[in-house]
Amino acid sequence: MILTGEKEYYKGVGAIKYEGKESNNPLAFKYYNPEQRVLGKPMREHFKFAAAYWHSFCGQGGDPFGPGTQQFPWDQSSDPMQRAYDKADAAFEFITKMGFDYFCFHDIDLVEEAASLSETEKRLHQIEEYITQKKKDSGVKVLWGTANCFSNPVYMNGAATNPDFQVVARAGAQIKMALDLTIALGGENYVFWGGREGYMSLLNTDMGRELDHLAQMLSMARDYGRKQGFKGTFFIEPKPMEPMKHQYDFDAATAIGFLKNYGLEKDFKLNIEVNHATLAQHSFEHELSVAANAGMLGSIDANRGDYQNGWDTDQFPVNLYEVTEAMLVFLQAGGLQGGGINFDAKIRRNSTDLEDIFHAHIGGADTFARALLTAENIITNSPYKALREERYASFDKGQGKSFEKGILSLEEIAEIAFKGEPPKRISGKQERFENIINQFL
Ligand code: XUL
Ligand code: CO
Repeated sequence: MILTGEKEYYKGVGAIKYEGKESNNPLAFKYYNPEQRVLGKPMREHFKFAAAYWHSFCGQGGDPFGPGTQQFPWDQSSDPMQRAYDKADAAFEFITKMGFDYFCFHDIDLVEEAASLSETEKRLHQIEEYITQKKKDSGVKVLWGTANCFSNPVYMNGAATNPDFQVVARAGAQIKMALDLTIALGGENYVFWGGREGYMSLLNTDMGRELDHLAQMLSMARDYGRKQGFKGTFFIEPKPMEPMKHQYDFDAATAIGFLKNYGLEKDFKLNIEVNHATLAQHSFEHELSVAANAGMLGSIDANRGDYQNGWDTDQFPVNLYEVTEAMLVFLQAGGLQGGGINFDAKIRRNSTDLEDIFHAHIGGADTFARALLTAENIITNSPYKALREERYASFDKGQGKSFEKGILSLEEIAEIAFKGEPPKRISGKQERFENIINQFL
């Protein structure tokens, strides 16, 4: 048996509990009450909240203009394995204190990459053993794992879509190791986010060939995972740009088209990220709807962008009105298929206290919880559903129903139009719909 660390990193912060909205305790949930049922299911199960290893335990607040500002006590050892163990101790302490059931990770979040692939593999095995023990002791689970095939400069021209086969093979090795690790840690899902899978210029890019290569890599990973007994879902996480000018998994619609084009739609679903949706000029609820309509709403990376900035700021969610719109889609879609809500979000560069990530996650969980409760209330107690259905009532009977069934030809509907009364002017009632959200918040 491995002895895991005894040290407490987040001193002065105990277990975060639900205290209700009257509580003035900044380190308590006001709305997220894990066991409270919403439409028959506890919040804990609706959300499956996860902490993102990279933002909370690795990223130290660096940006393109300056280095990190946050100093982590688990980063002090000169030995990379010891740093990894200490970081795991901090991560599990945090996740357990939050009362979350899950975390998500990239391979090299858990332990730093070594100079060679085989040395990295050794390190991954060691940290796998350590984290297996910590999982056993705490009951914390892995929502999904992934391979970071974007930070290492070897991927500057892409990973699976690199024009050089040697780099593609290296990406394959890394994905294989990350899959092995995810499976060994009981990961429920596996994610592909293609940060460098795209182009900076079409002039030097054979897009068709690169897309074929990407699909080839995904098929190989799927086949390997299934052969190893992985029963979970593979997710694609769409993002339109950053770091590339254009990324191939641009948005939900593009990713669904790609998956169907290459016959991958049975094993893959989508992981929708809020700030990626807005970067693609969509709303979060738009992306959720597109995925849900295709039966592919798998998981969510929760965060928010900034209205003044055009990049991926990965802030924690706070906007109740917007998250309520998303939760309406979420509940009506019947929730997520296999995934959960991963806080792919980071505290600001000048948030330098260790307790700040507690405030951030409490705020995020409370925002989702309050929005979920509001959406439930709207669905059960407001005219919202009936008003929406009413707009389409002409398809519930007669000729409209025949149209939906596909038993009318174009000539026939043209005849209906020629013979019938001219269409009435029917209000879309947008403002009334908008007011319902405000009323129930
Ligand atoms: C980047 C992003 C990633 C993925 C996992 O914008 O969201 O962290 O979630 O690689
Ligand atoms: Co993400």
